Amino acid sequence: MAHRALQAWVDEVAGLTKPAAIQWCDGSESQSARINELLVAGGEFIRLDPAKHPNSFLARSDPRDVARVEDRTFICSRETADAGPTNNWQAPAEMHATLRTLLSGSMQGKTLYVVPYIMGPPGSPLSKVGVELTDSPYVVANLRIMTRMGSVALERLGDDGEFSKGIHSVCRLDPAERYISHFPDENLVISVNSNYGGNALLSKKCFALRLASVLARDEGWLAEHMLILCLTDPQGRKTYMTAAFPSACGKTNLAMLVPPQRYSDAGWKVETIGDDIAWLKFGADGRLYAINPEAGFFGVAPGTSYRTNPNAMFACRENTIFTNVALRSDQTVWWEGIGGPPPENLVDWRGEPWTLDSKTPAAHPNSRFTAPARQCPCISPEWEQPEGAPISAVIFGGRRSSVMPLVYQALSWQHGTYLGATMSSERTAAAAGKVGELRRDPMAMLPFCGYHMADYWRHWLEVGRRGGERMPGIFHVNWFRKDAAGAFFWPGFGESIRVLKWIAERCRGEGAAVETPIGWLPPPDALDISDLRIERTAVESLLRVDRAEWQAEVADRESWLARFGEKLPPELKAENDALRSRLQ
Ligand code: O2Y
Ligand code: MN
Repeated sequence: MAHRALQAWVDEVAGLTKPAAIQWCDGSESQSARINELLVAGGEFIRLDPAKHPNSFLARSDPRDVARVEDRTFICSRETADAGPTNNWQAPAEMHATLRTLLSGSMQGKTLYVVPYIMGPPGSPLSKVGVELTDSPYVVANLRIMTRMGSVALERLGDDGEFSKGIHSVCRLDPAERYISHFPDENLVISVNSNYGGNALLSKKCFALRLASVLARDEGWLAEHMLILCLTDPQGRKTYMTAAFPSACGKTNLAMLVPPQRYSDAGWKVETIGDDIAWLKFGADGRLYAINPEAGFFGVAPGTSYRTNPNAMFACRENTIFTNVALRSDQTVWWEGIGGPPPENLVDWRGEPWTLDSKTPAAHPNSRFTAPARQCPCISPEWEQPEGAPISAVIFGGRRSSVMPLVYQALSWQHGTYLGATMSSERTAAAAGKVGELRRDPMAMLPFCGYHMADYWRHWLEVGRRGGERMPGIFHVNWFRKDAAGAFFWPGFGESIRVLKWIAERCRGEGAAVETPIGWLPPPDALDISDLRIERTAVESLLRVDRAEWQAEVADRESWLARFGEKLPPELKAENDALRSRLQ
């Protein structure tokens, strides 16, 4: 190994965890096939029907290990104030001592896999290298889909390249001893006692968001929980947009939007660059350019169907790992919302027989498909472009049954930062907490910001000052406003292209808008809804700004911002005060 620091670190971790063997992952087809076979032989993978799902597998996690665990996720910065009020903090020395005990001998009898990977296109100046040391072949198989893994990353590292470190050990999967611990000052994550998703695939939330947000702060860029898409109009003009929504607000569906027939016939197109994470840096022309650091999708299965998201369904047809979905007797997969009636007999996500009389879902609500992005029919031909995509619009959004209009535009970057800082969503049944309760989730980064949230907002404001006139426009959308009977006003899915169209027009300095106390709104006629079966009154309701409702919203935002005390950038307090006076 030419990279002495990497070799020394591998030796040190092996000295502590005592694996029976060490295997360097090269990313090759042959090594991947061997690891998949090993997983099949060990019963951790079930091979799916090779005709219907070539090279695809079903995995089942421990039933106590089925989702990210925010209460067991720690930011171990030097001072508690560096982590801020929205993160769990523990002193680095204390956390290192706890983890050292848990890791001591934890890989005995197992193989330690060394997984070097690149986040971002291999030739891109925006990309970064990570290395995960793991005793889980399941994690290796997933990382091979989610990242550019193996020799390509070692080549980029050379003899002395910088890399982010991840140590992962399955240990005993004990939830009480589960720790997802980040050490921003060491560019290091250590994860123990989980083998699921965001807790174990350390490239994703741990590196590409929590650690990267700290690197981004220090290096003058943005690491964001955002999809990236390209909207092409009939004239062939492309508008690149990023969007940040909290979980369960349809981010993957928007990234892979299928335009309604009239739109596609006219030449409109939506192409995906990423569905979850965006890294945004300034280009030589002073604009912000975004790359998707990932190479795959870790998508929620339930609710995904050929009706709701055909692109995702095609993406996960082959070379895919399904986790915690149900198994049909023909060795294909099933989940709630896949379309059509449930089969009479299934094996559920726990491996138990499931019938139509069963009282529990056949697939776990957080069951997933890990699929290569390149297999998505609507993947943009530019998705691996080294320079990234020049972003014209940043969209924030949430699930709000009232108050928030369908779409509006921020008055400035500072006002847009305030919109992001105060954005919120109502809890769904899939999330912990009371259904319908409002949770503030700034920039959809609440569980993913690796430092003090108020310092993160300050960084956003600084980036905006640096970019000046060249910064993207900031917008807010809400697909979830309801009428008095509890029905959604907006049809959503592909029809949301009508909103993207207005956003693109605004970015070009076109598109009618009226200034309201909350920002720029489209007058009803500015939205192309002529062929949409929606009442004019519904459109007016979707775009209504109710002063009394907004005054209550401002008061609630004031208490939210007050949580950040002295650290709150004065610009954000000023924006809240200005909104309150505009509403009077
Ligand atoms: O539960 C998990 O470990 C997965 S969470 C996840 C996966 C893909 C994309 N986004 C998320 C998220 O929680 O935002
Ligand atoms: Mn996400």
